[in-house]
Amino acid sequence: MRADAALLIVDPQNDFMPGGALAVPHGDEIIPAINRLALRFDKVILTQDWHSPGHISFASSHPGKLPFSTIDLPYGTQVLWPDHCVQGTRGADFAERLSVPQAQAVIRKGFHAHTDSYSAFLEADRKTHTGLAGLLRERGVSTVYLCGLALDFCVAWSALDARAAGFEAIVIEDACRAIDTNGSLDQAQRAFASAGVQRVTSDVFS
Ligand code: VGL
Ligand code: ZN
Repeated sequence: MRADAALLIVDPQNDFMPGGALAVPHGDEIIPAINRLALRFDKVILTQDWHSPGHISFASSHPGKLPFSTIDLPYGTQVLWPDHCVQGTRGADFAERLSVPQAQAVIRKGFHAHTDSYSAFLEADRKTHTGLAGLLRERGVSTVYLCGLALDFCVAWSALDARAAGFEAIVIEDACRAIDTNGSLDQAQRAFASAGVQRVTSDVFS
């Protein structure tokens, strides 16, 4: 791929694989496709969900609350999740079959105890930047292709924030899988349309 394009591989981690703490249905199926896709790009960046123990996004941190329910936090509504991607655990490691040794950076996110971050660019407080926009700009990137997990959460928020930061954003849909809870997938697809996030399939690379 041209030097002004980057592939952002979102959260390809054990806890999002079948059997993981927050398994995304069929999440493992996309790993071979991601490995192949990554060979087409000069610039490959990974994201890694990386929560502190007892993170505010965990249902277990809110007595009486169940996973997949919501609470209101100072920054807005937060979906509560099973404990997942805890810093330094095997669940937070990249999936075993992921093979992208050429990746040039790993952006960790969600490490602030009181703030979640689905987006690779901007935390859920919508104020705290991860530094990814600056990194991409300084490396001459203007177009961000996205793949990974989950399409309706971390991929979606990252794609929308890429657009908001002035990048072209293109989601490679067959190299993503969704959680699809409470209409989240429909909502993401509507948001892509209104924000100008493009959707392609990986055959455009073959
Ligand atoms: C994600 C929910 C919670 C994701 C991360 O990677 O899409 N979803 N943490
Ligand atoms: Zn998370």
